[in-house]
Amino acid sequence: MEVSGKYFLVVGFGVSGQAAALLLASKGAHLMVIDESEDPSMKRRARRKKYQGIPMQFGLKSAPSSRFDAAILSPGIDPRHGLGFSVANLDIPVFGELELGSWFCQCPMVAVTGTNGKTTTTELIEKVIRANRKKTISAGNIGVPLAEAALKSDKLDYIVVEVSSFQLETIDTFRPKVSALLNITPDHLDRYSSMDEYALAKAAIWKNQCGDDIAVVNIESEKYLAKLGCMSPVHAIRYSISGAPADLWFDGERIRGAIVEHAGLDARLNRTRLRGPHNAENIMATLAVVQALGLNLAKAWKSICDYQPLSHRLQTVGNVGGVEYVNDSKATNIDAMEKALRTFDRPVVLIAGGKDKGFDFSAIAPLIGEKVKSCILIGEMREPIFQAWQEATSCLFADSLEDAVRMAARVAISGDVVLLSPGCSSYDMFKNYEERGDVFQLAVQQLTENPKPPVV
Ligand code: UMA
Repeated sequence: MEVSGKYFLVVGFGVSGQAAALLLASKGAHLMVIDESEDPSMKRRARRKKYQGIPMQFGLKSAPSSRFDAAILSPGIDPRHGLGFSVANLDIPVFGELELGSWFCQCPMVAVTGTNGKTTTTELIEKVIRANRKKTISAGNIGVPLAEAALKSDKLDYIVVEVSSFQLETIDTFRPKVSALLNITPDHLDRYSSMDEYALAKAAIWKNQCGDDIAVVNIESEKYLAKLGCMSPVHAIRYSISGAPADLWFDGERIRGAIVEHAGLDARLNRTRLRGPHNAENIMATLAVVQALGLNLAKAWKSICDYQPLSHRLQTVGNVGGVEYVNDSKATNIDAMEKALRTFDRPVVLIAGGKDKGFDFSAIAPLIGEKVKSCILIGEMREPIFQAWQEATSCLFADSLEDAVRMAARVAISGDVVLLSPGCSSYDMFKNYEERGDVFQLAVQQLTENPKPPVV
């Protein structure tokens, strides 16, 4: 869409809205920014020089009455409710910030979606492209909005975009050269009315792929979407964690399949710093993208082996009195929690709970019974989780994460793992999952001074 001279309504003034506003202004569009919040720090941000001359209205519960040519929606704003609903009901096209960014992207995009593993896979893909001496950056849900990254795209060979279901809801022409659709397991059920609705939002990554574009796909996700009548429109490279016939599969120890065998790679998971079968999935998706882009596999594998896992994902943050403390704060849904639990073959003291996302925790109770000797529950979801797990293991309540760590330290004995893998988002008690992970790490550091502290 030609934006110069057009009048845009930018909805939301978080990082996406800020990037969208600056991009539109730089391309000669007229615009107004609105946001439901009246947060003083946001208002201070709005006064920065770079936003001068851009009209903004805060504290709005519905769309303004002025006439606009189109609206640009931030991903966190649900078009089914509140301000988002009011904007969706204006008689104008509504695009997401991702869609806007894609209009100005001058290099091919590799897009990664899925419930868990998106960020790790996006980073791995960025690394393997760089290892092949091509210029790239990662953008999207990983943190840098595509509307910002697109401005640098004329100097790049590829942009690797992490894409959420929220962002995919509002695309129109967004077309990645290579898409990677990872696992689809329950998440964001506070926004979607069913798992099928959520899965179909993810499948929109294929919407505009055509010609010689390529779809990298987890075979389980492909089967699920096929049942919903949805198939990739382009050549697919398939990978499988369960050993099902696919271009790449994992035998429990190494990644197999024609792609790695032709290159003579000994792709054993334990040669990397990534642990757990779910990371084998992330690596398979990455190797499939390497194949799709025609890059050198041996160089890619070396960079995968050198890759240092991100913080807050099964990250060991301390060893106190023979107990390993593991920060998996990024586990914001049940599937991620399950993957974390399956990584350990030692007794686990689990710290779980947080903000409600519409999950039913009873389905995971058998695994909790098998792996968890005791769990400490925190946050808004502690009571519903207790109801679901009370027969499976012993459950204790903590009022803060610091208390939860102290309680876990009293319960754990040498050889156990204390695992923070909340299975919920963090917004009831923290700014984000990073802050939750940092608080956990700090509390663990304090244990080194006093390994069996009293709980206050
Ligand atoms: N707002 C409203 N009304 C609402 C909701 C929000 O006015 O109903 C306003 C808020 O007051 C705030 C702004 O909208 O000022 C926030 O917009 P946003 O929620 O879209 O957040 P951004 O700061 O723009 O960040 C978004 C993504 N956030 C979400 O999708 C919730 C970031 O992903 C992403 O990194 C960033 O764009 C850049 O692309 C975060 C995330 O949690 C990490 N993603 C979810 C996930 O990974 O599970 C999908």
